[in-house]
Amino acid sequence: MASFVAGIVCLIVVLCSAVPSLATVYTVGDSTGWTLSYDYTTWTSGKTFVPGDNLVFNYGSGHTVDEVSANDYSTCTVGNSISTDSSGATTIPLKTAGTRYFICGIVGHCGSGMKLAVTVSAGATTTPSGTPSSSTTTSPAPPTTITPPTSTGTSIPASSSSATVSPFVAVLVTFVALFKFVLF
Ligand SMILES: [Cu+2]
Repeated sequence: MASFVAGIVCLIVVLCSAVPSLATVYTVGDSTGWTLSYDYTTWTSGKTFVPGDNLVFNYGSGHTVDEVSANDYSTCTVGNSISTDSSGATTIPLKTAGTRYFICGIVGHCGSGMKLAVTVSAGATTTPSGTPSSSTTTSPAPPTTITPPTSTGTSIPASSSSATVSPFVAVLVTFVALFKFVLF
């Protein structure tokens, strides 16, 4: 019974970690912002963009944020932009999967590095939240299987303190788990 409860607790942890986290707001160029002589290809590397995320461009006067076609992006062609903004703080919601292309609309700036291509992934991949060590090996199991987790490496802190947990709490956890199963 104890191992069953432990399995349930583990499953709850997995389910909770599988719940989509809040949308991520990416500040383009981080503290550098949207400016000349910055490698935005490097900035995007290692980042996974998913629908619901937002891009925030921060820049001074003399720059714009133009969304352009892939062709205009590669050739740094200004004047055909899909949308343009020069407010100094432009938020771009990434709503759907696909690649979005942005350049600065001031002539010459795109060629000096102010160009950004962002690929939004379709899959609901788990966005790494700060600590990459916690969720490196966990591939979410189907929610209905109650088989004990095979990866014994991911120890759950609750198991160490389970000896002191009263049976009432264990029963309560089990009921919560069953309730979640009904909901899902
Ligand atoms: Cu510019």
